[in-house]
Amino acid sequence: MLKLYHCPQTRSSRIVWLLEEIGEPYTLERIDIRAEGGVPESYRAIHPLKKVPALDHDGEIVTESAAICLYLSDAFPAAKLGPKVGQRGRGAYLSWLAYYAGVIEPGLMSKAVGAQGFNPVSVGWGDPALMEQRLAETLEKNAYILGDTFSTVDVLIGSTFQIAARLLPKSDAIEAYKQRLEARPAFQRSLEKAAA
Ligand SMILES: N[C@@H](CCC(=O)N[C@@H](CS)C(=O)NCC(=O)O)C(=O)O
Repeated sequence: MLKLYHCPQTRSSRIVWLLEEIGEPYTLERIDIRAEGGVPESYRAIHPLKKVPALDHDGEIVTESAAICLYLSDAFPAAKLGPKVGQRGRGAYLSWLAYYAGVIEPGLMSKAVGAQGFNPVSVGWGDPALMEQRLAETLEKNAYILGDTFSTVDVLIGSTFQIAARLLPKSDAIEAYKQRLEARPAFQRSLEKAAA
């Protein structure tokens, strides 16, 4: 069984979308991160920071969006959501998943709070302007981040465009990318489910 610990209007909505792409049965367990008094301490056994998303797959707990994306694409290869071990393109796939967690998110977040004084040579996420340029150039050339094929990297990056569009570069290619992702039936199905 697949169970997603989820709170509407948070990063866990992207995993509802991913689960819809996979098409296997799953349940949602609501964690109210905005509850007065906070999330119950018992949830720390699932997520060490009491955050969402967290996934329980037959008792195997996975946290962190990028890890959940990789776990699910490996666990359900028939959904074709990322190159498998030994398959061409696996290196680029893993690199983009790690790039999302290690470069895109911290770069955007530091920009969002106006943090200054970082030396882009020594901080791991480098110069956010270069990250944005790379995203824009990739989407000028390709329909999806990995090329012609949709993958979980598009779930991570596409959902970020939805959550933090004002922080990200704008271009016709990026607008077309957002629309391409939003037109996916699984994305559309996820909207109502993630809101509940
Ligand atoms: N790096 C984590 C970030 C998860 C995260 O920050 N989730 C937020 C909601 S978007 C949360 O649960 N916040 C509640 C809290 O920190 O108490 C991931 O991508 O899974």
